[in-house]
Amino acid sequence: MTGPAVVPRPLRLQQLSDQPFVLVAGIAVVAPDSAARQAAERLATLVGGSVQATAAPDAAAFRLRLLGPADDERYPRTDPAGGEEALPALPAGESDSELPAGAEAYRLHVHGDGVDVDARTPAGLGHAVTTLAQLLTGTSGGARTLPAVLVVDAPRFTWRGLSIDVARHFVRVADLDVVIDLMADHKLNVLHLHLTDDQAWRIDLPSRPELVRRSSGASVGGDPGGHYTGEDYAHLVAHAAARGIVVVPELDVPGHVNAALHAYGELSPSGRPTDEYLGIDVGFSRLTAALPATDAFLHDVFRDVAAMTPGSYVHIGGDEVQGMAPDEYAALVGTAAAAVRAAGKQVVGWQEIATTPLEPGTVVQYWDVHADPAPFVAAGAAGARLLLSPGDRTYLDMKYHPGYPLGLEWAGHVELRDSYDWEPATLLPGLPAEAVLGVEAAVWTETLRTLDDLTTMLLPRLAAVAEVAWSAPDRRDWEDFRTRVAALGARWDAAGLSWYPSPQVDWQR
Ligand code: TNX
Repeated sequence: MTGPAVVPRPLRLQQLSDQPFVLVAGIAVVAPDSAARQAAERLATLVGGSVQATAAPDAAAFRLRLLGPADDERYPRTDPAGGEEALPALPAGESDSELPAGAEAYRLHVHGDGVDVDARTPAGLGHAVTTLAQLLTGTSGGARTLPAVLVVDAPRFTWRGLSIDVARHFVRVADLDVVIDLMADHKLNVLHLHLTDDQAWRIDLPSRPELVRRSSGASVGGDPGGHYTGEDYAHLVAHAAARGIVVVPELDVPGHVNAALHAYGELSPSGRPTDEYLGIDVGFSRLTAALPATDAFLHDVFRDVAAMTPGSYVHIGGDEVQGMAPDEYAALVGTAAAAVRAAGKQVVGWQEIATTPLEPGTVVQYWDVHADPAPFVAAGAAGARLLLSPGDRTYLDMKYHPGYPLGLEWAGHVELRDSYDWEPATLLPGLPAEAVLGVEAAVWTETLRTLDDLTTMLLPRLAAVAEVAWSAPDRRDWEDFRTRVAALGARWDAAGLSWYPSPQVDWQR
């Protein structure tokens, strides 16, 4: 293999010499800015160092600098006109060493005297630490080293997500923490939680206590259930935020609502609660626009979840409602979207909402590759933003191959290369490239009962989707990726994670 294996592949990674930087025990991790503290702590844990506010002169150290937004006068500019001091010992004539544009950009310079890390935001510093974790070689017994490199990096897309269905099978908080850490390892920045479905309602909302009281006790097939309290949810939001990840909650309406109809009979035309449903059919349940209770329900639940969510997006679902007249569907989607906007949040919905009138900026999440793409292309041209989750590429609940014990296969079989070898800008012909907001993997849990099941479906495909979302198109190459990803297997083993050893890769284990 040539050079260090960083996934997703950075914008630029330049080997500066053959002399690695050798770590010493207790090495200083210098972070003058308190906002850099979190990244510094993570780095210190990684390298066995100690966080300090100032550097002892001449001692080898990691030096973390927060340069602030490019337009912030408090911080040195990174463009030459801003007069930022030059980094030491850059290759002569190096012109591409500047910090790239964007809040998440970072620059990492490993040289004889230590490691300099620059970014504009804590999230950028966090990405640099993640890259350092992958560059670090050697065991804790022997000397640990970092190759002398210059990494200059920034993401292609601002939305790099993972959607997790915690409704079909409940995912415990501790297990979600593991998944969040995995996301950070792949520089993903959006955790989309599919919190409600026919089978269960997994988040306690103050205005509607019966939702979790009556509809969260089980999972598909009668497996154990559960729900998140307000405190649980706050913990998840904080755990994610500490890793630069924002939580986007989804309450799926106006279909996929049997759990709500089971908790509140007034939401059904009969006035009676529906039966609990623990199968895996879709499309059969629905809200009813003409019922007086429906509007109040939508306003209550979206107001509550928005109030618990510091991030700026709330997902209203909108998928797979069978047998509802288009007008009624549009009215219900419109009510949910209005409730989200009234709470000061931006609206995300599955691709079906593109058939309704949308406010500009609404995020439309593409998923079903069998559908006619015309409405999504039209929505994008009219000001909607497209989030790409094509089922045959990014649905990580699809089986790897026929007969694979876990997962479904309605969108096909998705091997590692399928998740890797596709191009977001040309996926939907006719869609303006600027309309693509980002890429999101999704894992539905009809057949996934444990954390091991979940990570076996995520790994290694999550690494592939993450690189599609992060790396510039001219930096992406399957042969190159399969060589780099081979090194990650040993890390997953060391972390005790279950994963699928795809035969498409010569794993180093
Ligand atoms: C489609 S993706 C669904 C989910 C299922 C999933 C299984 C989407 C918006 N709806 O309800 O869980 O397929 O792969």
